[in-house]
Amino acid sequence: MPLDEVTITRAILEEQLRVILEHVELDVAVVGGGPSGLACAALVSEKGRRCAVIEKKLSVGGGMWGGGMMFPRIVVQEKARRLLDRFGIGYRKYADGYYVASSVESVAKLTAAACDAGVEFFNLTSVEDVMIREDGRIQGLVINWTAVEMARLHVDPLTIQAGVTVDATGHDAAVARLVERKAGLVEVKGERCMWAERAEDQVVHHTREICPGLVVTGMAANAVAGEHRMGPIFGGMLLSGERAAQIILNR
Ligand code: 48H
Repeated sequence: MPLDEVTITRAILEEQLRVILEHVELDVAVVGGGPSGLACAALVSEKGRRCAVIEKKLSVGGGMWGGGMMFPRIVVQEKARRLLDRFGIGYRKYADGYYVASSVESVAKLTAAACDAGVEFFNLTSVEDVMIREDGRIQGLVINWTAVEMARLHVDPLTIQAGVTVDATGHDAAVARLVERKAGLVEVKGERCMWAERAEDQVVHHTREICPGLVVTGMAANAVAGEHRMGPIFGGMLLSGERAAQIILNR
């Protein structure tokens, strides 16, 4: 059968419009497709929650791609090794309690797990605002094409309703900062200097619902709490994503 461009164009437009319409109301909106967001999305979606990842860049994976200073390897500690196994990520033991994995494989396997669990991805889409009602609950997100933001065009956004929003935007803590600036409901203390051991321990502790309807995970959790950074060790990101999923599933 001959291929025709009109059919190819119609296929893309109709299919993506169908997907968007199916996801304007979500159980869980994960903002940011780094390791913590991908892990959280995979685990909540696997339990039947309608979940989408909204990622401002072209590709998901966040800071994981770059490994340590662009050497595409990540370190994971003993405590989080079971999550490497859980997501089928290969690794080698480097020393007692230290495992090394490929950052490319890690992003690929986390993304595949999320896809298999039914997560939908909206890439090249930035969260630029939130919706908050009288009860102080975050009801959803205001989104726009990243290209609109980059070109500084005056184009009004659209919205997504969500039962729970997850701020997985990494160092930026972008959603928490919006809620701080626009509603004063949370305080973002800002991240502190590098201290791997403490930061890795604390990132799970700081993963929580910071105001009704908004859970923070990953580096954003440490940024909100005024906690340290950890460098290219990623066990805490996976454990934090898992913790965020548990918090959501227990609500
Ligand atoms: C849509 C957005 C928006 C927005 C940002 O940075 P990430 O990889 O986040 P985590 O927390 O899962 O992982 C952190 C880790 O990668 C890291 O940086 C570590 C361990 N650093 C330690 C250290 O010492 O430096 O991913 C966040 C994602 C990115 O892909 C952003 O593009 C995206 O969120 N994002 N998406 N709307 N407003 N803001």
